[in-house]
Amino acid sequence: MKFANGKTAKVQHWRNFILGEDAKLFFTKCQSLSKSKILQSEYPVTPNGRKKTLRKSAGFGDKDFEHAYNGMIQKSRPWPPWLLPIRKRLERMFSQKFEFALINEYSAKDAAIGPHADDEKTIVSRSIIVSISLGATRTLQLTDKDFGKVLRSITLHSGSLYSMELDTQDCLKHAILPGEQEEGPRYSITFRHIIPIHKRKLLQTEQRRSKKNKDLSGAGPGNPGRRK
Ligand SMILES: O=C(O)CCC(=O)C(=O)O
Repeated sequence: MKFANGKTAKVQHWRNFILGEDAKLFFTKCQSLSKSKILQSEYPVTPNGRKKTLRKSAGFGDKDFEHAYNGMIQKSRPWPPWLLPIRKRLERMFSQKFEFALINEYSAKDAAIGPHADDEKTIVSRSIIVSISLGATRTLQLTDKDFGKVLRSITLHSGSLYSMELDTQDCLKHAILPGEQEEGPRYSITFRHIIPIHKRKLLQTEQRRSKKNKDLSGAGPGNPGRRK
C-alpha cells in the first residue's frame, strides 16, 4: 500500500504457517502460561486513567531487552525452550533479529485490542513485526492512521502468521476485533526487534544533554539563541 507521503505499508499473511500437531502444542503451551498466571492483564494509560485489560499478556526475550508501550514496561522473562526454534525460523525467514516476543491471550469474545500502531521508541524503526495466531479465529483490521478508514481485514486462523513491514507503523493502525461468539481463547505470539536497554539509556542521556545545551544557549521557539 503506497501513501501520498511516499511511505509504503506492507502486511503479509500466511494461512498455514504452523501445522496440525505443532499448532496444538503451541496452543497448549500458551494455555499453561495462562493457567500458571504468567499471562496477566495490562493497565495501560488511557484518557480516563489506567484501565485493566481483558487481554492478558507476558513478555519473553533476551537479557537487556524490554518493551515499553502504553505507559507500561513489559519486562523479558527468559525464553521458554519451545519458542526458540520458531524464533530461529522467523529470523531466517525475515533476515532480522527478534529479541522479544509478547504472548497475548484473548480468552473471552470481548477481549480485543483497539486500533493502535506499534510505533514505540523501544522498537527498531521500520523493523518487521510478526504475529502467530493460535486457537479461536479473530479478525485483524487495518485502518488508515490519519483518517481511520478501514483498508483491509484479515481473518486470522489458528496456525497463521502475519507480518507488518516497512512503514506500516507510520501509515496504519491495527486492531484485533472482538469475537462474534464465545469460541475459547485465541493466543498470539508477536515477535519484535527491540533496542537494547543499555543503548536506549545512552540515547536518552544524549537527548537530555543536547536539550540542556540548547536551553543553556537560549535557543528555542521565538528565540534564535545567543549571538556570537
Ligand atoms: O494479537 C495480535 O495479533 C496483535 C497484538 C498487537 O496488536 C500487539 O501486541 O501490539
